[in-house]
Amino acid sequence: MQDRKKTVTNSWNGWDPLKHVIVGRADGTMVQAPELAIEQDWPDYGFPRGKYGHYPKEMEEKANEQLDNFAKILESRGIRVDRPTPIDFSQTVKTPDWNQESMFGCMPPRDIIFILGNQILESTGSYRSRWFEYLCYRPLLEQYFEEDPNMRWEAAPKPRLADLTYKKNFWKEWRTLRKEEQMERAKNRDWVLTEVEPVFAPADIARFGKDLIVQPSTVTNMAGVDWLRRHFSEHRVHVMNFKETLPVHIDATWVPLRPGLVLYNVGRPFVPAQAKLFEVNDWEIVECATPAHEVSAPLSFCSIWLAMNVLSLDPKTICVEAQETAQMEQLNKLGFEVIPVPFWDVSPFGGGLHCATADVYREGSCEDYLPKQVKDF
Ligand code: ABU
Repeated sequence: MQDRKKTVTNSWNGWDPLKHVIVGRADGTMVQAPELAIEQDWPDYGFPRGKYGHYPKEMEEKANEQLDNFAKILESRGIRVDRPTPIDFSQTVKTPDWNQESMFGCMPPRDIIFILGNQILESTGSYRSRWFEYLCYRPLLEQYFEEDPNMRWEAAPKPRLADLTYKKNFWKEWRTLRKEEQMERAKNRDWVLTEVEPVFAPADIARFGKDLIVQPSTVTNMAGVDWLRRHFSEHRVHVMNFKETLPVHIDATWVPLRPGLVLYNVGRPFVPAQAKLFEVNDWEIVECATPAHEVSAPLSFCSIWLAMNVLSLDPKTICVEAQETAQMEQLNKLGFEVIPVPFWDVSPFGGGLHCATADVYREGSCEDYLPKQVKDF
């Protein structure tokens, strides 16, 4: 294991050799109380719209078993693994603007923590239930700050998430729309968030060294993209949209695998003009394999496309969910050593192998992998 006194914060992309990572925990996760950003509705599993509470204990235990096993696999490969500190997610939280009757959990660090180079950026996202989730990572960030004199500890402006951050009655209206109408709305990025303040989810950002690809989504607004562009002014921030009604996070949609190779989600086609940047730089854009599951796991707000929510350990080695045999086979053929990791039981807690991690240290530096730029993109 890496010497704890020698924490190095350095991570520029999704594929350089991984040396230190945070892996989330499922402890105490809640089906969160309804809020303007999101309403869960799982009548078949005891949580019809409006009802909230802890995920069933046996689900939590199974998820934690798989998370612990994943942590062990990474450690057996010489990677340092740190874990967040869960807090009581059943408590009501409030700010001067609102009350939220429950929090959520701390399984997916990728939703809260964005790491670029030596910078660790805390973000809030758009859910009131997740407004205080950063506290679960504070013990680690304090430790990294003490151990690594070069670590830059940053936080994006905390969004107020007052009522004006959301479109009134969005979800109620959305449910009445036909699929084509929903698609039309999505094309216009007409989702639940307004533009009164910057809001973004780190998991909507794909890192390619000098270039960052950001997906505006139901949890990332254009003001958020603008904030990222100004904050990471040494980088080139590009916006990509995909054909999807309710996008949440880019990491099961447009996934960098190694320099020159990106995996795309065949169920969420990209806009051809937006892929030009990759084409002119001779990147191969490969279509993902068919996922193993036809429907998401019970109480999961993620999609079956978690099949492509992989974690690269280096440009030749990649962790894939163990049931995703077609995805494993495809990556094998593309020249990767594939490490199967059982993780399906974690998916209800907020995602797959990529979501469940935040890579603190990957060997390597900031490179320009897309030197030929495309005008106005
Ligand atoms: N955070 C990844 C979730 C994306 C998806 O469900 O497709």
